This record gives sequence, C-alpha cells and structure tokens, in this order.
Amino acid sequence: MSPTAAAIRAIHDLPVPELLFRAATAHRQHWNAEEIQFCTLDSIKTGACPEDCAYCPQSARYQTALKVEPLKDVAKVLAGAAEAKAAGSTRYCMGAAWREVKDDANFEAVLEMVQGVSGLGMEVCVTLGMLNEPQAKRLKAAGCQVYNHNIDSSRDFYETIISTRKFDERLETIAAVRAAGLEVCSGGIVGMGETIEQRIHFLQELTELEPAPESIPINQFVAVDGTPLADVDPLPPLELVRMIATARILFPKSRIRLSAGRAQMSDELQALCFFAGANSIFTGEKLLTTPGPGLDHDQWLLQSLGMRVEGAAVRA
Ligand code: SAM
Ligand code: DTB
Ligand code: SF4
Repeated sequence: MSPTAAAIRAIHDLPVPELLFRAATAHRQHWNAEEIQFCTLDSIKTGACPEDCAYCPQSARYQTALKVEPLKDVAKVLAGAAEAKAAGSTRYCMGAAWREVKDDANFEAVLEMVQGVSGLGMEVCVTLGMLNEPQAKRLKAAGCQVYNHNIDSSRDFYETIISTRKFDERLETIAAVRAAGLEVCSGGIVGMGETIEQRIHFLQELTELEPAPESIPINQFVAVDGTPLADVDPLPPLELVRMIATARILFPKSRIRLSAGRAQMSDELQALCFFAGANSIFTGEKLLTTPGPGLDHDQWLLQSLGMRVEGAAVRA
C-alpha cells in the first residue's frame, strides 16, 4: 500500500542529519554509493512545441532565445551517441519537443535512431511526449529500454502550469509504456513556486505507480527568460536535498537522477545530493536546451569526491 501524504511529510521534515542518514542507508542497501551513472541527453527535435508548459523554453507560445530545430538526421544522432559512449556514458536519452508521437515518417526515423544506439550497446531512453501502447511496443521492438514521461508535479499544481493536457493523460501514457514492457522513467521538477505540501503530493503520486518507476528524475527548475515562470525565486538548496533524500527512502531500488539545474548548483550541493541518494547525472555542456556543467567538470567533481563513473573501464 502506498504511504499517506502525512507519512511522506514526516520523512521529508526529519532533522537533516537523520534524513540523510536514513537515505544514505537505503541507498547502500541496493546500490554502490560510490558510483554515479553518466547519461547523455540529445535533443533530437528542439522547440516549436504546441504545449503550453509554463516552465518550458521549448513551448512555441513563449518568446525565448531558443533556436528551433527540426528532427535531426539519424546519422548525426548515432555519431553523437558513439561520442557519448567514448566519454563514459552508458545511457543515451533522446528527447523531442512533441506533444505526442504520431505514426509518421518522423517516428520511423526515431525507431531507426533507437535501433542504432541500442546497437552501440548503450541503454536507450526516449522522451517523445504522449504515446499509445502500439507505439510503445514498436519502440521496445527497436531496442528501446526506457521511456521518460514525467508527472512533473502534484495534480493540483500541474493544472496551474499546463492547460493543454491533463495530469491523467500523463498517467495514461505511463500505463501504455508499462503495458508494452518498457521501463518507466518518471519524476518531476522542483522549484517552480509549488508549496512543500504540493511536493509531497507529487512524491505520493509516484508511490501510487505500480510497479514503481525504475528511474526517477528530480529536475531543479531552470528559469528561462521569456517563459511565464522566468521570475520565480530560486529553490533553497536544502529543499532540493530533502526531496532527493525523501525520494531515495521511498524508492530504494529506483535510480534517482539529479537532472536539470546542476549548472546552477555548487559542487557541495551536488555532493550532498549524491550522499542523499542521487546516483545518476546528465553530463555534457547542454541538457536539452539549458546549460550543463560540462564533462570535464563532472569528471573532476567525481574524482575529488573519491567517487567513480558507474560502468566505466577502470584505468591502470
Ligand atoms: N515533450 C516531452 C514531454 O514533455 O514529456 C519530452 C521533453 S520535456 C522537455 C522533458 C522534461 O523536461 C519535462 O517533463 C520537464 O520535467 C523537464 N523540463 C522542461 N523544462 C524544464 C526547466 N525549465 N527546468 C527543469 N526541467 C525542465
Ligand atoms: C528529465 O526529467 N530531465 C531531462 C530528461 N528528463 C529529458 C530533461 C531536462 C531538460 C531541462 C530543460 C532543458 O534543458 O531544456
Ligand atoms: Fe513541449 Fe515537453 Fe516542453 Fe511541454 S515540456 S512544452 S510538452 S517539450
């Protein structure tokens, strides 16, 4: 049975030393806490999205500095994946600014990308918006392992930031992904101006997904000029740590991804998030459209923490 909001809140509000101790203990029961998975994101289709997600620079409704780009060539994507693999990445995640998947030539091209990246021996994840079960099955048959589709926030906050789709439609896509036998990657964003209670309800919605998502991205909101949320106050760092730790305790076996917003975080905050149970990051100079800290910095950070890249060859 999934926990009540009060039970989740009680974990979230623990004194930080106790919260971190419990999260770090849960982390060690299922994972090697010295290792962080390096993933690479590739924005295969950028901007001009018909949805109105208030946080997103890729919505066509807002005037941002973003350069709109049509679906990339398959060969270009595969070259990017090979480069990412050489840099230590074990997972390649391709994202498209689509409302939904359509059964057209673009989807055929994505299936080719999936097949190609899977052929390189990398874990393949895609995030393409809403999709149905037959489409999810085709992705799986092409070698896709994981579909990313975030619930993003609590049901009530969601309705204040997106009008072009319903929270329940997110859940329907996640159900289609599950039914097709793909792994589910689903999490959300913190720091959009939601209350702590709304964050608790966001986590509670995740606990109601059965089975639990194999992977949970926690994105720190990145404010982008031109979007409706551009002027929201930055998230207090310890509130991020509390969310990571609570997610780790609720989902000891899931991968917790410290996703967007790392370029705005100090090294010490990231170290605390790793201690609280985050065990995956997106490397590179860019996420989908916003900056990342860059591979050199991430390699330096892990080394200075005495940690390792998960699955990377051990150097003599
Ligand atoms: N269009 C698809 C969808 O919405 O599912 C896939 C791409 S969309 C950019 C993937 C995720 O990026 C969103 O669910 C959201 O969690 C995250 N995201 C978008 N803009 C963000 C921002 N400004 N800060 C943090 N995360 C963001
Ligand atoms: C997720 O939850 N975070 C990644 C991945 N899924 C696709 C994307 C973060 C994007 C952040 C905003 C941007 O760079 O455009
Ligand atoms: Fe489009 Fe996804 Fe951005 Fe929403 S979050 S505007 S659906 S790309």
